[in-house]
Amino acid sequence: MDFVKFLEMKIVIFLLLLLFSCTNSSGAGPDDSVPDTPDPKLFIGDASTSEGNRLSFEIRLDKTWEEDVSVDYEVLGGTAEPGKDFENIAGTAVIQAGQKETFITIPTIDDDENEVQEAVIFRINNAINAEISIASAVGVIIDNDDISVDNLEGYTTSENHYGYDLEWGEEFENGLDLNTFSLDIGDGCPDLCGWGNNELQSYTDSENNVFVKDGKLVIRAQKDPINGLTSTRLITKGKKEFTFGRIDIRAKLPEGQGIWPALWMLGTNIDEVGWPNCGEIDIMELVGHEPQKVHGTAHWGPQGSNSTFISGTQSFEQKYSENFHVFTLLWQEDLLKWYMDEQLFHTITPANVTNTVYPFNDPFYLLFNLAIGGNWPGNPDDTTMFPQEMQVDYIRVFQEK
Ligand SMILES: [Ca+2]
Ligand SMILES: [Ca+2]
Ligand SMILES: [Ca+2]
Ligand SMILES: [Ca+2]
Repeated sequence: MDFVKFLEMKIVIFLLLLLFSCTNSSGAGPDDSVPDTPDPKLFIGDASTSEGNRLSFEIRLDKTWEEDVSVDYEVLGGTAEPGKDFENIAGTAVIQAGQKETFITIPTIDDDENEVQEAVIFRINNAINAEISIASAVGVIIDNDDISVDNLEGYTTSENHYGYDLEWGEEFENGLDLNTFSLDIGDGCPDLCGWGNNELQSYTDSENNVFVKDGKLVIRAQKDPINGLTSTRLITKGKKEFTFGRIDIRAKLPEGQGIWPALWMLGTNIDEVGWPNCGEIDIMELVGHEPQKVHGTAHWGPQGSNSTFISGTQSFEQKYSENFHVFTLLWQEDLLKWYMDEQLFHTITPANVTNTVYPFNDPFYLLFNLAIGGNWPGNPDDTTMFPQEMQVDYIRVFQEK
């Protein structure tokens, strides 16, 4: 065999080997060489509307498809009640061949009842010609009713709310429960003299300053020649701590220069991370020289110049000392909403918290106190009448089922 023939033979063997290996590596059969185009994916979007209008849920595909896509839908009560807050209809949605989306609209019901924000759950299942990627969405219903306060009874909220369980409640029918509340005593010294705000009062556990009467907790600010300025501060630290829910506190507030009642919360990790890193949620504060205005505030961020707070206020035609009102915090993951008599007046989300971690998705405890003097209200003067009382009729903490 001459060299040229040897070379030709090697080339032929090489080509044969190449052909063989290509045929072999192409797999088991012709079906696999042209993979199936996967079905389109289905998504649904959240919706929001004011009471009486329709919630419009978008059902969309990630691409157009050559066949009709259909999917069953249903709408369930979350914290909104079927038949009362919305019409709980179900059916089948169809996205026509060549189209990318359709909308299902759910009527909400316009009642006369004053309510906080409520939500429905919109769900899809049993898709044909598509694969479900997002199966459930939330529809938020915003109330449109005004406050009506009974001038004799004040405002009150329902003992139960659809979609929630009562996690714990205190109606103050049986005295002050020390399994729930502890008392902070003194003037805050030496660690936090004046309780961090140059307040003047000394907190006591005396029956002159704190007692339960006629189903109400009373915290009374006193001024007398022997004890000076005294009041009370109750906390639930280590006893009642919780994360998320609807918190209703019904209270009647004091008034006058230098009087500062507060219903508020602190993060349970305060001893590890300090204030305001732990987060502070002021459900209600009032400074007594502005007796027709309440404030809701969140504080966060590292101590010092980078600490941050944002407040909202709710004014009322009467003084808050004239009647009972209900202060509600709607607290969800990444959402805080403040209501006075179920009227929204303040909202905080992580979008507000830009300089540090968002501390409001962790457990908190409650504080009720009535301060006298301090940086914010200033000190009492000759116009301030003592004693002054904050009365709390109930606190109810509800959590979503
Ligand atoms: Ca409702
Ligand atoms: Ca209405
Ligand atoms: Ca309503
Ligand atoms: Ca009560």
